[in-house]
Amino acid sequence: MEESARLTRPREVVWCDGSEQEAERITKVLVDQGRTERLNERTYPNCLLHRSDPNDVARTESVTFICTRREEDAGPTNNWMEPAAAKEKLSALYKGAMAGRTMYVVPYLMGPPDSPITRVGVEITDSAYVVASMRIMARMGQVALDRIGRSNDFVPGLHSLGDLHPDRRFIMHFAEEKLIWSIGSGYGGNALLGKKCFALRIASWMAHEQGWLAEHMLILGLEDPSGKVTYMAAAFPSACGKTNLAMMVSALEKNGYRVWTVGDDIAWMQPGADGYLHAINPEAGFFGVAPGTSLKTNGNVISAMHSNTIFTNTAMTANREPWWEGMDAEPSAGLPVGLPAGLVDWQGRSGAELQKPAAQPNSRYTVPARQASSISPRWEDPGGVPISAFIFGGRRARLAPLVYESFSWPHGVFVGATMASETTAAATGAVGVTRRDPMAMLPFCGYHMGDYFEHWLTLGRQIAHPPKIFHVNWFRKGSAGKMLWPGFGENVRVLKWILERVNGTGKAMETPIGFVPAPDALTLEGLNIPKETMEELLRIDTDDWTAETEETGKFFEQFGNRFPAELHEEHAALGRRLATAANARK
Ligand code: GTP
Ligand code: SPV
Ligand code: MN
Repeated sequence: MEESARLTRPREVVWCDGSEQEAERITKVLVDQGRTERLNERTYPNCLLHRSDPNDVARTESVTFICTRREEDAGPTNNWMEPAAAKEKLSALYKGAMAGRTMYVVPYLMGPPDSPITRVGVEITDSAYVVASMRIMARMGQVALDRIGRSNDFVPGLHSLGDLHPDRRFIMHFAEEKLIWSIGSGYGGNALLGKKCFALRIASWMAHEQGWLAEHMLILGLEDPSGKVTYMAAAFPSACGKTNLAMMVSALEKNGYRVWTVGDDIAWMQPGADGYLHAINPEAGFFGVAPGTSLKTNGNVISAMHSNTIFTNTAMTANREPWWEGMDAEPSAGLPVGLPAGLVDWQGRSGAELQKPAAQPNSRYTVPARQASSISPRWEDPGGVPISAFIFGGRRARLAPLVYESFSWPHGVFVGATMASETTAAATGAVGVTRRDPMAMLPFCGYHMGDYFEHWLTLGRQIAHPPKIFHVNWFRKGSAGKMLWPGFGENVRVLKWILERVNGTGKAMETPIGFVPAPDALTLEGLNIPKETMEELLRIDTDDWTAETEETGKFFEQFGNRFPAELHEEHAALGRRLATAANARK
């Protein structure tokens, strides 16, 4: 703290204790700064609307670096900078950066207070918005100081808004030192250092060293009619449906199937004495995508966000309530029914000045997890929850069927390693471009991805009950360009089949890429989907898959000799199965 203060020269230093009085003080500071307003005190008590700088609205992967001593340890998928050069560059930017500002010292826990899987971080920041957000997203203040005690076992992070100029924005990870330096952005994963920087990039490095997993995964429990809850973890890239799946209102609730939320974005998993991987949610809140969130798509989060919630870059109604595109629309319609009268857009413009979309596409809500009615009774279980299934998925307008199951752990790792998805507004850059995103970790793996795949393979061999591995795609489109699957609460039908496969009862057909549900194996009662649409949703096109397999081969080349031979074998085996299927068809 002293070292940081000498460098950044703040007007004052405030140690955060996590108390209610402190929260009230921070809110006053935010409101005085002029970018934050209190929302309707009657319908949204203790809720804030924050407007970020218009050029600072999403994670910026191009200025995110892994600073290892040797470049090859960061691997071909990360930006790399030599640690001393990175420190020199950022020291110059940090110099006097907090002049006239308050420096907050924020101790925080990632994980439940009494879990052995939990780790501690301390973020130093000059942003009151970051403090208010960390208070929701992590267990912050005295509880973390108590755990640190006199030890130095915590991950330090230094964050400054700097001048918010994109040319002077950097997010640096000194993986070997387990240190984070971030400057020039106040938004999301760039600034809330406990989230992507610590809980994924630094933690994935620690997990590789120590034999566990830190993954970009939601954690849910699926309750069956007998009352038994089976836990699953799912990795989808940013803005591809983790929060919605983790919090879904099940379409099969009257049949006895219900979804319990453990986490919506990150899972830390360690092998347990029972031979299962045990997962905790290191976070304490949800930082969720606002557009598209409605009573129909995610009723649980809509009810949860009516108090103690920060909305960032959403629009606001004349009644001082938050608003965004899709809030009152039908889930599949996408476009708003119409704009409410007197709406103020995400930059505070109204009337003739108002711009569309009125809510920034990556606008978000920050809500305490405990406020969700779907929160699992075991979400703070110090031992974590045992995971029976991993689910990979992404946005694929073509190719990937609604669901399939891998043949084995190594094949499942191959399925994760070959994941691809169309890009979204969660990161700056083009939207809708298909990119490879292994395990949804492309922007978040803190080390060489070849080593990461090897780590997955090794871990699977070490545990008696590795999760079964599945792949889903809620986003397949028909020839008319319309999505074929209704998604959201209906996705429980797919979870039910996954549960049945885990229990050994689900019926399946073998295809070259894995097992897909047999006709009639999915419970579709109450859904009006034509038979041909279901066939299209589950169809495996051998030609498309052969082309895809060539693409994945090229993608793998960059990992060189750190790429596991076992995955090369999986790749070749898939090629052979596809060739056999193509010949049989001829
Ligand atoms: P991050 O917080 O960025 O990691 O995103 P996430 O993976 O949690 O994604 P989220 O659940 O917030 O969903 C992002 C967007 O996808 C929202 O606009 C949702 O409405 C939409 N979405 C989520 N699930 C489905 C689905 O099953 N079908 C369709 N069509 N859209 C979905
Ligand atoms: C993501 O982009 O995957 C997020 C949002 O969860 S952020 O915290 O900004 O990384
Ligand atoms: Mn995420």
